Amino acid sequence: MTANKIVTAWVEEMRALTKPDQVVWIDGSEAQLEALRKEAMETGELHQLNQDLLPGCYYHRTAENDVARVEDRTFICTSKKEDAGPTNNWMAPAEMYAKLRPLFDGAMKGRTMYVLPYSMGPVGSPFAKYGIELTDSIYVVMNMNIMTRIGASVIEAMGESGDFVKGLHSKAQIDPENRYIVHFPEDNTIWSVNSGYGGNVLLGKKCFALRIASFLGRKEGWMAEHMLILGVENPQGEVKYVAAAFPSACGKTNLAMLIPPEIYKSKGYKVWTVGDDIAWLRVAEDGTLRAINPENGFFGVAPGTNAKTNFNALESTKKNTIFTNVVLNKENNTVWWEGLDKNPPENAEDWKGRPWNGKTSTEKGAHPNSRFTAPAVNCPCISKEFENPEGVPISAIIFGGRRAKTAPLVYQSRDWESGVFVGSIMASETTAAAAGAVGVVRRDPMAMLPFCGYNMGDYFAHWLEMGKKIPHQPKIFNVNWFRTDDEGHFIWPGFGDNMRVLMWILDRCEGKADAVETPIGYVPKAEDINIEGLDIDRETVEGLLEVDKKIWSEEAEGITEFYSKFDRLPKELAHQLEMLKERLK
Ligand code: GTP
Ligand code: SPV
Ligand code: MN
Repeated sequence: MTANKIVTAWVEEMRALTKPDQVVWIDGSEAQLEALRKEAMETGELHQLNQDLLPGCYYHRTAENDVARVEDRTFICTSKKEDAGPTNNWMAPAEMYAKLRPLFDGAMKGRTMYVLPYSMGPVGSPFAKYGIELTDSIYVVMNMNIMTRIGASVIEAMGESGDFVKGLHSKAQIDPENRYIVHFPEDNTIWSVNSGYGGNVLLGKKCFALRIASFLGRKEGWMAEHMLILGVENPQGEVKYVAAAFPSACGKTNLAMLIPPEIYKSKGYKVWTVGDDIAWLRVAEDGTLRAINPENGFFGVAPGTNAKTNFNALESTKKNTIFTNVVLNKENNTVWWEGLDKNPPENAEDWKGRPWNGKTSTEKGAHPNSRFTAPAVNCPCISKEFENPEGVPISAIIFGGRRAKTAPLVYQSRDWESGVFVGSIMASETTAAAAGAVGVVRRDPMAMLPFCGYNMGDYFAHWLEMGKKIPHQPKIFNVNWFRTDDEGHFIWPGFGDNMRVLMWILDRCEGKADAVETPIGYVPKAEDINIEGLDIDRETVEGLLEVDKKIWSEEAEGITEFYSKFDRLPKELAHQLEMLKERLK
């Protein structure tokens, strides 16, 4: 399929290592994809769902031990340990290659190796970057077809160039003891073995578009971030864009597709989705920071998605979608998950494939990290700028996480530098998106802790450096939809009503809203958060905006401890922390 000698030599080298029975190049044609779906249905890798109700939709289960990203088995292999930094697992590249080669040796015997060329970003965009993933999984090919742009057009755009990310993936034996997700940023290479789950194996996503891309971004002067991108259109038809970084399973897909509450909808406000997980940002000629979404689909959390919480996401899953680890409804061959509706199927199979009755079972039917893979074109509110090769200008950057008490509903940083500080001190309760304990508070700077492909101290410095290069800097905010009351219930209604907070944020960007200064930054006056039509009162909003000096003094200690891990912490951030402590006295 290509005359590119660098590509063919590398494919040959990997073929010799993994020893598949055959090698198939994916050209992206519908005929080829359809033949692969048929093959996957025969082996049970994919199950075809009811084609009248869910046309083009398929169902897949992963192994029970393989349902989330594995952060303790994810490595950044730079030649020097310091370049991976204190927050990444590291091993010397030669040592890691030597460790992994035996795991890949003959791993594809009896299988087919698919050669999958893909583009992150619209093919030909100045933002776009290309990759090739070699994989022995049809499920991976089908997911990458939804999540990225694949096939012959990418090979053509690559031409003779050796500038592409070399991805090698084998399911091997799905052996959790030998599962490794490894990045060699200096070689533009990713090796992933013994997993078949999303973020571990769809190498365009977290591995390339965040870990490798963040490394490239630092070298080349741009940024790769774990951010959604959305546009808010006002009644005059002007659209302002924001980018928001929340940790995994903390509300990016939901915010990206929100439906404005009636008070805004009736006035003509609209929200448009550009991306729900990843943003690549560059300083544009006009002095703005512009963002593209390098992906082409949504790999979204299924549980909790319903017509009320996220109508647009649900609509996106009605055709050409792959469902992973949800409930299979045997009654009508469709899917279900916790939080979809109050009518769970009685004749069903759970995510493990066991008979499951939603009316009587005490166990959950869908895995908490079960997912849908849906094409972006299906989304009713997809932005008309989605394919814009130049991206959209960002007015505000928003950080956020799950904090039961500490962080107020929203606050604004004083300036870019204090905004970088706000991002760097982010913390959030862990979720089912990664293997390990759930609900434990951990520091997750810029929601990038599991995704930064280099030393996080250098990453903070890169953020500070970028700020100096942006003539029209976005304003930086922090939000928290997850404050709870004494019974542990969320106080803020969240979801579509988060628009009420976005409106204050955009008004601040235009200098139209007031604020109150606190030790951590500026919070709204309670009356400036519109609560018309909600059943919470002004005092509740005041409570949500409260900054408790005692809790924040403890927080400052936690930050001090976290910062002490970094020997490359920029002095600006150490200074920001000192100033925070001063203001808390
Ligand atoms: P990744 O795909 O893992 O990066 O996750 P994400 O950040 O896109 O999270 P997503 O929007 O899928 O939300 C994850 C969970 O948080 C779902 O169960 C949602 O129902 C819940 N959630 C999202 N937004 C809100 C909110 O505003 N309030 C509350 N209480 N829950 C929310
Ligand atoms: C996340 O965990 O942040 C996800 C899902 O978006 S995964 O692709 O598995 O990384
Ligand atoms: Mn994510």
